[in-house]
Amino acid sequence: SLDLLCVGETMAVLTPDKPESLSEAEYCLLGFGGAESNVAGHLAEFGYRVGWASRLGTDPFGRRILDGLSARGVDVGTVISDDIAPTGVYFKEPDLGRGARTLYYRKGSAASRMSPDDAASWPLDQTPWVHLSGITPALSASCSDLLDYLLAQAPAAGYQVSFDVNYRPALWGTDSAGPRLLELANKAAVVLVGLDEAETLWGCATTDEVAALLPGPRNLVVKDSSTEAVEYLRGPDQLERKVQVPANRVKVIEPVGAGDAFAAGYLAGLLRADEPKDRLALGHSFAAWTLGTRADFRPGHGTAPRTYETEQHHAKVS
Ligand code: KDG
Repeated sequence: SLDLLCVGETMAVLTPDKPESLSEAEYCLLGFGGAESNVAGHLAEFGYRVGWASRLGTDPFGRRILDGLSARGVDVGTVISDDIAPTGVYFKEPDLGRGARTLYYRKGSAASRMSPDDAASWPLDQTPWVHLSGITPALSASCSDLLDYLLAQAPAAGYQVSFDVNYRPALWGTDSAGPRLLELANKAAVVLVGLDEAETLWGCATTDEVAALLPGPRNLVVKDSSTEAVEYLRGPDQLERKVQVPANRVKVIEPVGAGDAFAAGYLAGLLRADEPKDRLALGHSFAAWTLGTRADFRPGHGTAPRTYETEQHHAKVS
């Protein structure tokens, strides 16, 4: 059995080896990344039993992702090899003053062919948690159906859903993403969202406005980028408690993957029933490591247990 199952697309990633534009770079580093499997990798390294469910092409990129995630300790036993469509690919355009950009080559990818039928082979009734993100519903109609299916099955199968909103503007506009992501997030038990995302999607200016739009989740975490993370806890008595923990001060080398690391740290704490301020602090410390590197996660890592520096946080509880 697993502690948690993460579901989503993972792609090969190409990044220029120097801070140069893709229009000029001569050499690129080849790796792989995907929001949900990044979360899976962090949690597996932390010691949880984590699975990742998806589809990959029967190509060298698919092989690389399977081997790479296995090496990080992630169970990939249910991943479907799709011999019709290829593994998706994306490129990272470095931040040269106009912001970093991701360029996707993922339309029609193997993972975009996931559907509710795929879930029949997943160990959903032996998994207490399923982690999803708002990237998946943007990939295809069948992927969007899969998210509805996984949210609808949760009570009967006995798992809880955590959902990272993860709005990706390159995949869909706010007209379609705004209402759809709000609908999905309101059905999940745990939701993570950036205040910047909530502003783009729903016009929210404060974390309290986000909380008012999202009464559904029992645990709602709103991340105010570099400043703080706020968790809204709703009890059976409908009373809301709010816990705020400031972010660590770090020098940001590259932000891609920091949200996934935060989600993993937060979930690592939640799964072992840490106090809210402690799980938010663990989220910040996982994120701080990722912010200081170009990689979405630590490469060449598999056997040695990883240590996370924790700082003293003074949580504001109201
Ligand atoms: O969170 C990091 C992800 O954005 C990256 O790994 C690629 O999954 C990805 C996506 O769809 O944007």
